[in-house]
Amino acid sequence: MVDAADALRDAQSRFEQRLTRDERVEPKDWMPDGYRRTLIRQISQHAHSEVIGMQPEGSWITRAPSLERKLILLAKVQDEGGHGLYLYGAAETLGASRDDMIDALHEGRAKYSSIFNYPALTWADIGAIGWLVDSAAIVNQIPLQRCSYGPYARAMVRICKEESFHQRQGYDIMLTLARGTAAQKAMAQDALNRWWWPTLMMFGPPDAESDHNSESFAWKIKRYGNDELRQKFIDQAVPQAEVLDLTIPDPELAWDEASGHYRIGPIDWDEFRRVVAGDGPCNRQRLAHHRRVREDGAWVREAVEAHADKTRARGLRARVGTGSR
Ligand code: FAQ
Repeated sequence: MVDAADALRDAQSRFEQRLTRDERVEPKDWMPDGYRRTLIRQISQHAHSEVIGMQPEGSWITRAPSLERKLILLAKVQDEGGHGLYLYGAAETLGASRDDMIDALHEGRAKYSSIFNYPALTWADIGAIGWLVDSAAIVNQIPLQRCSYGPYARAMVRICKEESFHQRQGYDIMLTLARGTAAQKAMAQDALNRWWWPTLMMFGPPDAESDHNSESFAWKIKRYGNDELRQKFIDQAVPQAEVLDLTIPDPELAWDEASGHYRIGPIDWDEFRRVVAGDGPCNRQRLAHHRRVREDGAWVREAVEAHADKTRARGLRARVGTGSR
């Protein structure tokens, strides 16, 4: 007879073999509690980021400079909401409930990306967000397509495709402004100045200070460290800024022949820690807005649930032959 300890050892060994063979872990497979917790933490934070990330851009929908720009921005902001939904769905496959995840966000137990605590002050910020923030999101998320957890990895495939359209729309806005009047070009430069450093912080703390790197590597959730991905982004963005004829706001930025990478000046990690701790320019506003919208939308969720209950009850009555008219 196989006792509980043997069964657990077998399950653990099957899980490890699956990771070694680079096979996906699926919702019904046994997984260690820590693996499940790490995924719920990361995926729910990712979902919150997508949804909170709708706010800075959403504030420009009514002020977009043309009908075409308005339509494109509307589509992008809707996509971000959709990404949040896929990701909440992926976290739910791990046993997390949507309400608990949202409560954790509202109570400060769950985070969302630091980047969305900065304001979008001008139309050029919409360009900078699309160009820089979406580029950073893509660089970070492409390896997540190979994350060991199936539902997260599959959600990433679709999300990355949509993010690449988002990146292009942002770069196109920057290109239009940078090739426009002197005032427009100055607006683009100002947006780059404000979004550059916060974008570099999106990748998370330096590897030496990352709490989760080692476990996440072992579990094949993360494939690369925060610093490596940050560097990849920098190496891509610098030539793109050159095409725009804009200046990266870093006097120490320099090409390093020996390493084949750009070197940058120091990142202000105190600012990162302040923003993550809740003291960025827009943290309070972002969370207050999210709470308000959730309360305003409560009647919609109640109506959807009531409708689902009615439909279920009707189906049940039909099956037992007491169908209502
Ligand atoms: N902001 O040990 P690590 C987007 C926290 S989506 C806030 O290195 P990990 C789309 C971290 O949670 C952008 N907190 O952590 C879009 C941990 O705290 P915890 C979001 C951060 O998880 C575009 C602590 O620091 N993308 O932009 C940040 O191994 C335009 C220690 O850090 C994702 O979420 C930060 N920047 O690595 C939408 C991608 N960085 O949880 C609208 C998925 C770190 O113990 C418009 N996530 N922290 O309390 C990941 O890849 C990882 O979670 C990292 C962090 C790389 C972000």
